This record gives sequence, structure tokens and C-alpha cells, in this order.
Amino acid sequence: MEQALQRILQEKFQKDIKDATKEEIYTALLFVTKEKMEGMTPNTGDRKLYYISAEFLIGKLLSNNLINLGLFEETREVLAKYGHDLTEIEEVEPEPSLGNGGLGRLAACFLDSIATLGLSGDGVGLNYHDGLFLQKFADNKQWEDKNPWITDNSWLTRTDCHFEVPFNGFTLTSTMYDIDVPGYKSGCNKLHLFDIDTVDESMIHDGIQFDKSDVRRNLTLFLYPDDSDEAGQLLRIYQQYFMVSNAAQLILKEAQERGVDLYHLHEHVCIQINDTHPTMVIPELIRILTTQKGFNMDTAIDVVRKTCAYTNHTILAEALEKWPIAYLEKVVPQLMPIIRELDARVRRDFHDERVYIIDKMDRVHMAHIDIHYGYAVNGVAALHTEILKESELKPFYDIYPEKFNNKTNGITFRRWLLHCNHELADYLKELIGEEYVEDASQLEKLLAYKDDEKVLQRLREIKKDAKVELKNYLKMTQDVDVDENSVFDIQIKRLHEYKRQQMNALYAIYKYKEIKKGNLPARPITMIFGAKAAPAYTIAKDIIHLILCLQQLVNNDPDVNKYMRIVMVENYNVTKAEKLIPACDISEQISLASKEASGTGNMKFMLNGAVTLGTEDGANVEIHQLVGDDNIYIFGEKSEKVIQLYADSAYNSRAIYESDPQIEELVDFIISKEMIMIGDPVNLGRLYKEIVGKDWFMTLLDVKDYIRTKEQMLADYEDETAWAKKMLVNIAKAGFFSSDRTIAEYNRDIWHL
Ligand code: GPW
Repeated sequence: MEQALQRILQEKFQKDIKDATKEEIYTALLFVTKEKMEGMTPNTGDRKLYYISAEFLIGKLLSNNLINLGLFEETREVLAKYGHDLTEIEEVEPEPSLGNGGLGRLAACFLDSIATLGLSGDGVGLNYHDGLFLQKFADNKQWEDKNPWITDNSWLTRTDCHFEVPFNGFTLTSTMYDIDVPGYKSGCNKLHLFDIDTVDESMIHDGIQFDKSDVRRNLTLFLYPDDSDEAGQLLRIYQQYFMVSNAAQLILKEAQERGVDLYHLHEHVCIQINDTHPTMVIPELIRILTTQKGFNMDTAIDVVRKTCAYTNHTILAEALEKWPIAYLEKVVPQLMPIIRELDARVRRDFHDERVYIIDKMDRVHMAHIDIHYGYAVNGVAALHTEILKESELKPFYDIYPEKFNNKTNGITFRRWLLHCNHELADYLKELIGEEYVEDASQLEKLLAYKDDEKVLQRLREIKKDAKVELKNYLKMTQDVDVDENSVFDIQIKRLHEYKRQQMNALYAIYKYKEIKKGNLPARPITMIFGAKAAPAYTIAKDIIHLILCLQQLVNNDPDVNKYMRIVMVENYNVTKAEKLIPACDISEQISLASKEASGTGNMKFMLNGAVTLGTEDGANVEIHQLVGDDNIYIFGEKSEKVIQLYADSAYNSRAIYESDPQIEELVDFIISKEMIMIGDPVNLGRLYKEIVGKDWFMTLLDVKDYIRTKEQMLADYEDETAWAKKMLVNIAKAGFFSSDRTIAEYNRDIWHL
């Protein structure tokens, strides 16, 4: 490493290591690492997986690549020898935010585990020039700015692989860019990101505005352009088709290069469709096979069906993609005859309009294509898969019970423990040996130390150190002061009403009022939030406004700020998650039961010794089963009850509000004098009305149980030994949530690589 670094710094900058700037060292490390990865043996096999996803939220890559290459320690030492700090060098790297949240981060964790398990499998997606928008706070509101990440020297390698992608009346030529995906002590795979050379970054103005209709210049400009209008939705279809047409052409080209007889494609290739964004790969493959490879329709459908598998990530009806036929006709008319044929075959075989592909309103249900014309359908946590089978997708489960299976999500421990929490990772090695790094189930060995005072004491120290680091980081980045001796209570995830940040805000109001009344807590609490709201999601932005106003109110009130602080972290992203998660005491996982398909932040927190405060939703259910009642705090109504309330239209938030004075007092505070003085009456008034008059995700149903449970948790925190035991059990039981386990299951049950 020392020699390689010296050589590249001389070549590129004519500098010695000790004189080089952070930027120069970062660039040199990038080159050294890329060279190393080029020299690695690719994972190969007779059967290859293509994981197609509109998002790969990979985060910064330097440290993770170094860890997987086994070069991290050496690099740290070499840099230290010359007076540099690897953590500071890392700060230079721009984060590629090529995803919104859980779904994109899951895809990134999966790539890491696929490579680590030595499986031959590449990711396929789009090379967005701007990642998810940069979030800024001003006037207690969210503002969006562009978030470019591609610099002259980046992890991208331009290839000479190009395809022609036909649209209605014109053709675009693609260029494939590759990012290496090294496995931990294993071979290397690739992430293929497709782009066009004519993208024009200068067309962005006033934050993130741009001409949505100019496809030649904007196709890969943004991840998830605002799709609240027709132009935005059309652009999404352009992006999706561009992604899958490239994927289909790449897959067929590589198969033919390997000598695969395309009539046996399914024996040598499998395609995982990550939610419905890549669904058009099914009709596209059928189109290419029938029009260019001499297949008849029956055979093309048969081969494609045996090749494609689909993962569902939500039961929220509004998140299930249904494209109007008119839009598809406009963008990809060549696919419509095939989609109509697929629909006709469904209508011929099944007389149940709930399973048709094209509905009465002339919309194409993308998930229905996947289920009929793929060989596997999976949910992402046990409860989620049960709900799919028993309610959301029941008519399909009745037809194809053999296709349905569960794959509970996982996270890569390389990033979410080894990298983000070196101190804890090293201590675990000291206690239980190194094997847990490659076999996460070994973490259970930690249980032997459950009553060991010294170990419990050390776990507390490690948590305290992480809290001090976060305190310093928050001071540096946002100039806020927090107390490392307070309880760190953290809710970080996309802003969505079903995730119920608004319920957490109602707790903040409760606590503020209690402190005002003189009911002082035993220990101060620091409530930390981090969340981006989709630019067109009005109520989500109103909730951010509420939290920011509460932050101003609470932190500036001398009666209160000794006992309570609120911090809304600006521009929450993967990099910030890596700093927040190790420092957390209470992990907020408070979605309305049935609505969070899995959650993956919950797993990251648990692994880093936080205790979950959660509903029986998503993977929380499995966390609960693993750690037992004593090591998790569960509250709220269960999914069966919630699903029943929806079915009967029996939830009435106004009735709760009007009959419960405590709830009324908390909700009224949103539009109180104090708040209106700080905030915008339009935003606060709209949110107030929404909660009282609608509250679609039933905040008021659970808020009292939530407050009670959180208070219990804070009281229990005071028994330091008992709390440290809970931390230990959570870490010990987190092994199940390694994405290595998840990927081994995908391979065993679906991919058969
Ligand atoms: F709506 N998820 C996400 F299902 O991050 F498509 N973005 C999305 O667009 C969708 C789901 C979609 C998340 C789920 O909300 C979360 O519960 C899950 O853990 C994650 O996907 C990974 O499976």
C-alpha cells in the first residue's frame, strides 16, 4: 500500500505522502483500490444472476472497498505514519446517493453479500448524475438542491459497451459504466450503470427544477424526478425502459458470449426484479426474443417466465405502480402489443378481474405482470409475506401458492458494524474471536457474557464513546450542542406518514409540557430525527416543519433545554447514518402495524447495541422473537386489528381527539400561540387538520401507548446493568439479520447459482 500510494502520488501530483493534500490522498487511494480490484478474479459460474434495480444506494465506497480487500488496517497505518487520518480522508469522498431509502440500500447490501458469498451476480441500474436531492433547512422548512456526485476521478469506469434503445420515433445510444463490487475476502462482481452521453447538467435551475420533456438531455439527470405530474411520470417510464432494455440486451449478449443456447436461457441466467420499477424487462425480453431471435410467442414467454423473479417491498396501494396505457403507448409503443398479449392470456386462463394486467381504467398493473410471468414472488419480512399471501395478493396466492416465499431482509455487517463501529467490532473480536465476521451467527457466543459486569461496563463505554463522537460531529456540522450523558433517542428514515414521525413529535410535545409543569426527567433526553420528504409530498414537509419548529422552541427554552433537546439532522444520508447508528440508545421503529414491509434501519441499530421501541410491524416482529420480551419495547395495535379497521372503515381520529382530553391537548399544541409565533400557520394548520380530520395512518390510535412505553423505557434506562444486558442480547441476536444469510436463502430457494 505504501509503495503503491507513493507511486501514484508521484505520477499524478509529483508529491510525497506527507505533503499531499487530503484530496490528493483520496484520489491516490481511489486509483490504488481500483487497480487492486481490476486484478481480482471475477466470481464466475454456469448460472449468473442479474439484480435489476432503479436504485443502488451504495454510499461512500473507499473504506468499504478497503475492508473487503483486506487493506483497511494497513492503509490506516501507512497514512498515520505520514500524519494523515483515514477518517478525514474519507470526508473528501462525495456520497453517491443513488437511492431514496431502504429499497436502494438493500440492493447495495445485497451486492456486497452476493460478491462475498462468491456468487456470480451483477447489479444493473442507471447512472444518475444527481443523487437524491441535497436537503437544506431554512425558515424551519426543507429546501431542495441538486446533489451531483460524479467527479473526474470516481469509482465509475466507462466501458465500450453500448446499446441502441428504441423509443417512439427515436433511438438513444447507451454507454455502460461499471463500479467494481469486491466481496469480503472473495472475488469481484460488477454494478453496471447505464447512461447516455447527451445528458446536460446545466439544464437544472432554481434548486432541482428542469425541463422534464427534454429526454435526450435529462434521461439520467435525476434519481426519481418528481412524478406528481404527467411529464414526470412519462420521464419515469423513459428511465425504466432505458434501464431494462439495456439490461435485456446485456443479458442476452453475455449469454451468447458464454455460448448459451437462448432456448435454455433460464438454465444459465436468472433475473431478480427489485420491486416493479424494472418490470418492463419481461415484455422487453419477450419482444427481443420474438422479433430478433426467432422465438415464437409461447416459447419466448415460457423461457422468460422461468428466468425472472420478483421482490415486493410494500403493501401501500399508492406505491404499487399502475401505468396508464396512454403513457406506455406514447413512450414504448413496441411493448404494448406484448403487454396486451400477456393480459389476454391471463383473461383466457383466469376469470377474476382482480388478477388482470390491464384494468377497467386502462391502467397496466406492473406487479401483476411480474407475478404471472415470473417464477417466484417474495416479500421482505415474515409478517409482510403473510400479509401478501392472506390479503394484498391473495387472489394470486390462490393461483400460484408455489411461487410465494419469504426472504427476510438483511444488512451487510462489513459496512454496518466493521466500518461504522470499529471500536465495537474490535471488542467483539477480542471477546468471541474473528469468525463472526464471516459467520454472523457466531455473535450468539456473546450471550455467555450476559452477566459479566466487566463486559457490560465495556459495552457502555463503547456506546458512550460513539455518543461523544456524534456530539462532536453535530457541533461541527450543525453547530448544535447535545449532552453525551443524555439518552439518545433516534428516528432516521424517509419522512412518510405511515412511519409516523408525527407521533414522535407528539411525544416531544408531551415531554415539553411535562417539563414545563415541573415533572423533570431523571436524565435528559436527546431526540434526534433525520428524514427527507419527497419534494411534492406536502404533508411530509409539514411534519418536517413541525419538528423543526419544536426544535427551535425546545432548544431555546431555558426551563426545558437542560432536560430535553431536539436535533433534526440536515441532509440525512448513508454517511450520516453511519455516524448516528453507533450512538443510539433508543431505536424508533414506530410505523403503523402492517405498513412497514420490513425496515432495515431497525437491524442496523440492533447490531450496534440500541434497544428497539417499536410496533409489531415488518422485521420488528422477528427482532422481538429473537431477543424476547425483556429486550425490546413493543406497543400499539397489531396488524390484524389495523387491517380490520381499514376493511370496516372504522377508524375515526376525530372521535378519539374529541373524547380524550390528553390527546386533544397534544394535538392542539401544533397550532398553539407558541408554535404559530415560530412557524408557518399554513403548514401547521394543514397538519393539524390532517391529524384531526383524517389521520390515515392512525397516529392517535397508538399515541398513548407509545408515550407510556417510551416513559417506561426511559425509567428502565436508569438501571445501567440491566440496560447493558439488553444491549448485549440485541447485538448477540443480530446475526440473523446479516445480508449474507438473506442472500444464501435467495440462492437456495430462488436463484440456484
Ligand atoms: F414502495 N421501500 C423503499 F415498495 O425504500 F417500492 N422504497 C420503495 O419505493 C418501496 C419500499 C416500495 C422499502 C420498504 O418501505 C421497507 O420496509 C423495506 O425494508 C425496504 O424497502 C427494503 O425491502
